[in-house]
Amino acid sequence: MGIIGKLSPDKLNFFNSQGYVVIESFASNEEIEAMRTQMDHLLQSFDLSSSSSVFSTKNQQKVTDDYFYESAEKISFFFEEKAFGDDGNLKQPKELSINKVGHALHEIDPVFKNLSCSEKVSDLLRSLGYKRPVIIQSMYIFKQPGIGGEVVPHQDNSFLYTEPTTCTGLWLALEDATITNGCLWAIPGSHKNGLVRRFLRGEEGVYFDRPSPSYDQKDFVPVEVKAGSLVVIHGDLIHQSFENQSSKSRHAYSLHVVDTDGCKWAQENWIRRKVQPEPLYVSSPTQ
Ligand SMILES: O=C(O)CCC(=O)C(=O)O
Repeated sequence: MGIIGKLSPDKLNFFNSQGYVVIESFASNEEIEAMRTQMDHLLQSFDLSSSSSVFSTKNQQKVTDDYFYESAEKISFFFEEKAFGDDGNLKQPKELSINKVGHALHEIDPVFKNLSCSEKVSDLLRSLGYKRPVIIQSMYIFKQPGIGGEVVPHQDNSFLYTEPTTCTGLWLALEDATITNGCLWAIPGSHKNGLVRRFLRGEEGVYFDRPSPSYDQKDFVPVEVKAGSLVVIHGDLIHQSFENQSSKSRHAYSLHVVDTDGCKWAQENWIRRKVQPEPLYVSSPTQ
């Protein structure tokens, strides 16, 4: 198991210089199948009348509501912006209308917890230097065929800020992710330029503390991966994904991890936990 999760010196060098690295075959076919089947069950039992919350990275300030805030400690369902017709009804079945499910699958659902709290995830985090890592959010992202929305260029540290910054994204492909169905794109090395802006939660809701810089699309490279591959993403890496205009979905399960040793969770983050999350492990001083 340790061999799967622990980053080799080559992989670590790649991560440090590029800001991301791909670990192929991180999850087995059985693990992928288990998570996909479990998500089918969760979708079947999702009551359409319980939410019509939309997730959009283009209109994030507008769509953030109490349902979103409370999702930090729940399994909550967010629709695609383009899921609804002019009459307000879904244009396709609910299973094909959801943008993502979040943000505490890793804590609440036994199947997702199994992978999230596995030895290989802990081994990986140890090799990245984490001392007392906490998974602060999880998301099942669908990138639905035809309507899967774009994710605009961003850095994960903007949303999950600690002082000093410690966020890493672990993005697991549950289906092959290609240029056609909306794979990740990243600006290699952009993590070295520091954090550009923060996403803050204030009295009036959420907002960015400054506008986004404009990025040259020529600087992005596609990160096409096979199902089962894990993309490890530095918290300062500029990354994005485009709309999925193809007929194939692009499911992924993503975890965001922060350290709780020697750093402080920012009170202005959108996540304000009522119950503090448990660390995955605590390193002994000799580790
Ligand atoms: O799945 C995607 O398309 C984007 C995910 C992402 O950017 C993130 O989790 O930070």
